[in-house]
Amino acid sequence: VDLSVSWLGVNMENPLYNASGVMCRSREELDAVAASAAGALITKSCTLLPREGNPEPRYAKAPHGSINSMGLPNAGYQYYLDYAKAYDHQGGKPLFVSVSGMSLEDNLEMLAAFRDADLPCLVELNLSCPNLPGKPQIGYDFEASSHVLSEVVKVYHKPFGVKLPPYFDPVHFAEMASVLNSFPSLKYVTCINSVGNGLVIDLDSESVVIKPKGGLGGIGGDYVLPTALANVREFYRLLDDKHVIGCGGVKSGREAFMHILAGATAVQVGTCLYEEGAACFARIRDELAALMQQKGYATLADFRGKLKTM
Ligand code: RRO
Repeated sequence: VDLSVSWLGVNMENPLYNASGVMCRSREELDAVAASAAGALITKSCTLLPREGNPEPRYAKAPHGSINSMGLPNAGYQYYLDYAKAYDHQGGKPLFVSVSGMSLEDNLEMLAAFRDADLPCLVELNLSCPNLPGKPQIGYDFEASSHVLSEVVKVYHKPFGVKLPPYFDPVHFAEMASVLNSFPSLKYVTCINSVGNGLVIDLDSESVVIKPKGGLGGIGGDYVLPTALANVREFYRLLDDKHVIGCGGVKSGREAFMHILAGATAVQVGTCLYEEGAACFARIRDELAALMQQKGYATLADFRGKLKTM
């Protein structure tokens, strides 16, 4: 079977890559994803200046996934810009860059720098970090999202994408889709970021499991799969001529298949990558290939978006 996918000029050998935030803060981590069986790689969301992030512990494994309140620790955009400038775009797998400024002005300054560098990598603008104390997720404010995007497209003219928070109401899917559809150069959305501000409790110690925000953090893993699939499906249906990248609850070929069936062009792996390491990509890739073979599908396009309804 053929697992390859080509979209927006990006050619991937298989549809799998890391969710931004996991195994992508340092050159060494990015190189490890690049050396794995992943079909692409994306950098940690960056800010104008380097950030330490929230106090530790700030990530914990949970019974059915993970919780994190990292607080945007990153080496500063210049570090990832330098990585992208030195990257072998010809010989290597596709490189994506995630941008998550602390303000609109910061986002515009970083995007102008990536624009001027004129590199063959796609930006994923993060509108959905749930872990900055006192800062709401932009994606939950439709007017603010519209304003940010209208300013972004004034300085950044290349195709780009956004990382969205999960939505839970059909009215919200429709409202956000209508905002996104008014920006033609917005060519893809990644659904979903972690389900924000959940609380994992350890019964034995009667305690929270992470330090920031009284224990609240973004939830990933099995907990979020149905929410992720709903978001992929609804944005796939509602967006005009845009790709949807699936993220949430992928730990085997089965969930990767489900995301693609719901409409995903490619699929990111977060919690499972954090827990298993970069070897997960070869395993999930091989499981997806075996599942397609068993079902009689030769390419991803044979079943992408073809979810049956009743
Ligand atoms: O760094 C984080 O705390 C973080 C970010 Br920016 C994000 O977008 N999603 C997440 O779960 N954690």
